[in-house]
Amino acid sequence: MSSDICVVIPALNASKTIGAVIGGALKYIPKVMVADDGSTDDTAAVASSAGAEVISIRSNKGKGNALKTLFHHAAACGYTAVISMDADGQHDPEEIPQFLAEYSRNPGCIIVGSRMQEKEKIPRARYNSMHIARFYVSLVANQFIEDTQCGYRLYPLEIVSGLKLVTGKYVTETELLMKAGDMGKQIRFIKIRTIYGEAGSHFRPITDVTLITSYVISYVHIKWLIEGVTSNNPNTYSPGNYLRDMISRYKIVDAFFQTLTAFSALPASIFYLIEYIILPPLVPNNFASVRKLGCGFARITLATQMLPVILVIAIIEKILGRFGFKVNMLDGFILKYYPHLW
Ligand SMILES: Nc1nc2c(ncn2[C@@H]2O[C@H](COP(=O)(O)OP(=O)(O)OP(=O)(O)O)[C@@H](O)[C@H]2O)c(=O)[nH]1
Ligand SMILES: [Mg+2]
Repeated sequence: MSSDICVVIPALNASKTIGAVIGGALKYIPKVMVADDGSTDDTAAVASSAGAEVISIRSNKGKGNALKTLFHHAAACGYTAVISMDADGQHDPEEIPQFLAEYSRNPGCIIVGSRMQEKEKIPRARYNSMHIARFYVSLVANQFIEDTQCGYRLYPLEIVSGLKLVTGKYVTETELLMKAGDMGKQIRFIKIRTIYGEAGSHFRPITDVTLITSYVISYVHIKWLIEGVTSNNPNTYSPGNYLRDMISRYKIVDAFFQTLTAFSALPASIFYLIEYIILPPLVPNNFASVRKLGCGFARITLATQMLPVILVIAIIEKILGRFGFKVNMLDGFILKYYPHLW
């Protein structure tokens, strides 16, 4: 049993499933902490009687805030790493030893569970959005992360406490990977089971995907703004005076910036392509993170130009579906334009 690692579980109305998750985790890790976020069922009581320490957040503030609270508490209690798991039974505690084994082989790395190899078990629209997300999140993180949206992870707390996390809800886990990778930290992944069971989801496909997407786009903007005019600078994030975090200080400014960057993503990606082509005599090895990939910037610009096309194809598929024509143009299109470049 590992005594410097604890399990952390953000939970909202998960009384039916959380007991088994905690029981399973306690087989491998002696300490489990749960952040109950204003659940209206007896999640807190079930978690407590299953053997977890429960932190009660009175009114609901979202998964990201619960995770940040848990990271903080675990660090204050002297733990050096945490394994985060969902409360709804989608993460099998029997896989904890795999995280521990990977961590002992690679101490100091974040380890992320990946469900991407069991495509057929993931709802199609979710899989496609995960595939596109990983293309951009991996670009920002300067390394390939197979599943950027999985909450089953092992985090060394030294990395987490070195980041300034400014987002909330479901965006925080994506922000964390982008910033850690963009700071030069290594992120590894292990294959885990893909479980989509009976337990319902709090994830709102349109709202939460939009929130994640607009934060990622706004982050990419700043990263490339910096990389475009600096040499040999693949790691643009540093906590403290980071430009993107300064914008996040004011909610209204941040919302405006995210909207602006989302709507200007297509021309901006062409602007960055031009910078990539013409600036090297003045700024050698600008866009160092992209140059290292060896795929050229045009590939990335093309991917960005294709984002609205995806929306159009999805709408066409939906309309055809209504008339009884089952077509699937989207999967192949996404595979083609958002490839594994690493
Ligand atoms: N503390 C807290 N936990 C939350 C909140 N929203 C979700 N969670 C927990 O976060 C985990 C993942 O939430 P889900 O809604 O299942 O999201 P998901 O697993 O990404 O999405 P699905 O694949 O559709 O299930 C679960 O353990 C939830 O109980 C919240 O507002 N506060
Ligand atoms: Mg879930």
